Amino acid sequence: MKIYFAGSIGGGRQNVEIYLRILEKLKAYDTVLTEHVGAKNLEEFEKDLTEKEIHDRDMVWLQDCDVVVAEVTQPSLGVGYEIGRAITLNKRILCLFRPDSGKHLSAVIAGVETGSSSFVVKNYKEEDAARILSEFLL
Ligand code: 6IA
Repeated sequence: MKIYFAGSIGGGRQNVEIYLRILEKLKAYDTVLTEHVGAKNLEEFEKDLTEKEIHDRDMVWLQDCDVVVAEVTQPSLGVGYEIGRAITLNKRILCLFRPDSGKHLSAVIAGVETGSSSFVVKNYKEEDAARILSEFLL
């Protein structure tokens, strides 16, 4: 199983520690294509890539993945874009949102209705993350 993890980068990095802990859990299941989303030194990591190269590489990974897990608490244009593209690609998608952040989840994400279990939005607390991931991934 290939997992595409999405989390805010340009939208703000204040949840990077949470992304890291989710990534650790995801890696215990199988291959994570986008570990860099949890990298604290992302600028160094990707400094030789153009924006087009980043976009095109991410879209290849998105097509290649089996499931998308998106941490959507910190609003991010890129994460919203990835979710929209992933829906079109018929990927299974889990969106994780922490209500105790005081943020509001966009209605166009909270309101997605696919009529199947392939698109799941979960309000969560960090202590529930392991259980929610296992319910979605196993
Ligand atoms: O709009 P955002 O930047 O918050 O969008 C974040 C999402 O877009 C993530 O889930 C990533 O998959 C993707 N993304 C955005 N920027 C990058 C990036 N480098 N590298 C890989 N994926 C990205 C940004 C480079 C910059 C820090 C110098």
